[in-house]
Amino acid sequence: MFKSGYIALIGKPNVGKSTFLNLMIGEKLSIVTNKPQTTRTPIKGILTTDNYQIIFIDTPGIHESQKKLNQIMLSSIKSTIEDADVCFIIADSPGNDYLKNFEDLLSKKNTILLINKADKLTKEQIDSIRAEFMIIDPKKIIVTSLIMDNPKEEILNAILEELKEGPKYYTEDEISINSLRFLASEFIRETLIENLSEELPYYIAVVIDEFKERNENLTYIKAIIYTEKDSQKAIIIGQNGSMLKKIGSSARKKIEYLIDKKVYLELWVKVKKGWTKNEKLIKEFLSE
Ligand SMILES: Nc1nc2c(ncn2[C@@H]2O[C@H](COP(=O)(O)OP(=O)(O)OP(=O)(O)O)[C@@H](O)[C@H]2O)c(=O)[nH]1
Ligand SMILES: [Mg+2]
Repeated sequence: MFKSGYIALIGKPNVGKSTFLNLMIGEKLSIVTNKPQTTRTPIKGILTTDNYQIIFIDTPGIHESQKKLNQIMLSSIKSTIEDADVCFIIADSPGNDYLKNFEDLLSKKNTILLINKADKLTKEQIDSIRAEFMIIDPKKIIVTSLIMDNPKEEILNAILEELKEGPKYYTEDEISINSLRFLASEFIRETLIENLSEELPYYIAVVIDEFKERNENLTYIKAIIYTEKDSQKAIIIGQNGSMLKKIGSSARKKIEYLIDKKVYLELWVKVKKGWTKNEKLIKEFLSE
C-alpha cells in the first residue's frame, strides 16, 4: 500500500520548524536563523520513497499581532492546518499561548507534539509543555533535539502510523514545490537577517527580478531588497557599500550550492514606504 499526505509544521517562532523540514528532506530548503520570525511563506518539501510520499509544509511561527504582515501570515498558517493530513506541533518551551485560539482547529486534526531542544530543557519544563498540549489531545509525543539527536526515523515512523493510502502527487525527483527563484530570494533574506540587528529584518522583503541561465554553468540573478525607509536602506548598503557586498558574496555561495551552478548575483536596495501595511504588496513580495 502506497501512503501519502501533507504534514503541517506549526508552532511559535524560533522553535525549530524549518530545522525540522531540512532534517526530513536532507537538504536545506528552508532558511534557519537564531532570530524569531524567520519563515514568512510556507516552504514545501517532498520526501518520496517506494512506499510513501510525504509533503512537509513549514509555516511562519505563530505570532498574534494586529500588524498586517502578521495577519496575512496567520491566515496562511490556518489554511495550511486545514489542508493537512497530520499536524506536527513543535514546542521548545512552556508558554504556547496561541493554543487558546487554535484549540478548535487543532482538536479536529491528527496531531503529533514534538518537544524540541531537549538539550536545553529541564524535566519540569518538558512536563509543563506536555500538560499545556493536553487540551488538543496529541496522538503521540516525541521529546528530542533536532540538532543533537537524529530523530528522523522516529519522526517518520510516527507519521507513517497516521498516514493513509494515497496517490503519488509528485515525481521522485521533486524535492520542493517552491520555485528555485523563490528559494534564492529566501537565501538572500536569510543572509540579511544574519547580518542585521533584531527589528530591521521585519521591514525587509527580497524579490527576484531576473533569474536567467547565461550558459550551462552560469546563472544571472538580479534581486531587489525592499525596505520601508531611507535609513534602513543606508544600513543595508553600509559604508561604501561594504555591507551589501558582504551580503551579496555570502548569499551567492548559498544559492550556488542550492542550484549547483555558478551564480552572478546583483543586489539592489529600494525603498517602498508602507509595504508591510499594504496587503497587495505583502502578497506580491511574499509570493513563492
Ligand atoms: N539548542 C537547540 N537549538 C535548536 C534545536 N533545533 C533548532 N535549534 C535552533 O533554533 C533556532 C531556530 O530554528 P528555526 O528552524 O529557524 O526555527 P523556526 O521555528 O523555523 O523559526 P521561525 O521561522 O522564526 O518561526 C536556530 O538557531 C536553530 O539552530 C535543538 O534541538 N536544540
Ligand atoms: Mg522557520
